[in-house]
Amino acid sequence: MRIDIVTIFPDYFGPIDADGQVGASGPLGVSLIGKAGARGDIDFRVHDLRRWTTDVHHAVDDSPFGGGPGMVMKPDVWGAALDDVLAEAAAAEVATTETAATEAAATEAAATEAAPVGPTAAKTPAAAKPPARLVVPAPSGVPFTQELAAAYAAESHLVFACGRYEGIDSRVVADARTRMVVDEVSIGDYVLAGGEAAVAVIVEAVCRLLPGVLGNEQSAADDSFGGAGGAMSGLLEGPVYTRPRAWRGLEVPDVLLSGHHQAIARWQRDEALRRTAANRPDLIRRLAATGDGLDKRDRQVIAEAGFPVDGESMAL
Ligand code: JAH
Repeated sequence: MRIDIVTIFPDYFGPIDADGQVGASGPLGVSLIGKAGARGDIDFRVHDLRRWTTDVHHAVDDSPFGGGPGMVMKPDVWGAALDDVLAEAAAAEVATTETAATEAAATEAAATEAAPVGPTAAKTPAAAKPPARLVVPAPSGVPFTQELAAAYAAESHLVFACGRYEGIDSRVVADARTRMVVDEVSIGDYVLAGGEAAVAVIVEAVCRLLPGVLGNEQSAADDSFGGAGGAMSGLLEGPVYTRPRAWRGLEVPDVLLSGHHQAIARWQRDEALRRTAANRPDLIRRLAATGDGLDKRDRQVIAEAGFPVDGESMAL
């Protein structure tokens, strides 16, 4: 997967070299995502938006039409930046595809007779690549969810546009939508100083779903929101414990030490339901409203958690 990030603060993402590649620190350089980047499984490119300014002051913002506080990011700078980043990524893709085709042709030729050399070796034209998906973090965007993270993990190329100030001139997204899928996304109901922190969040949620990135492939499916739509789908994770069995007078629940796998699974689901009812009543209502997969015991646990349940439907 290729991930391009355009920002006026490239340093936010770690040390960036002349090609926009990230170093071994910062949110893209450490942990499992950092290793995936170092292996080349994810190609991170971070671009300084000011590279596309044309005036002496390298201005990326201007005052808003209609008045009001703050500044708005200029459409001409963003338009040029997105055009060039998409073109650079497409050129890099053609180069790698042709290298792969040349190597494949050489391998095949070597298997039969003498390997041809030069341009004749690359016969296969570069396959038409699906266009990149553009992601623009904004407080006014659609909610970023585990479902959207999974959709992004299935893409081959994501481009993130980090706004600052009061945001980006709306025509940038309108124009980009004429040639690619564009998502304005919100990671929660609060206002940041810019899109960079949201991009770090989204990139982490997406990259941990990529094959080979997490290590333990089970963990991604089992955690809160149950990405794979498994037994815990739509519920928050319950509590977890490790050694020692007793710590500061607090015991690990006996059932977890019982070896009764069915009883353990039921207890864990009960705890997940209780925690979800306490912290996220909206998720309980969604489960109840969507016909659900809630069994009789689930309904009992939810009722005990203070939700009025009347057999078929649940009161709001
Ligand atoms: C703030 C550009 N949903 C969180 C979020 C995402 C982006 C921004 N704020 C909050 C933001 C200023 C400029 C983007």
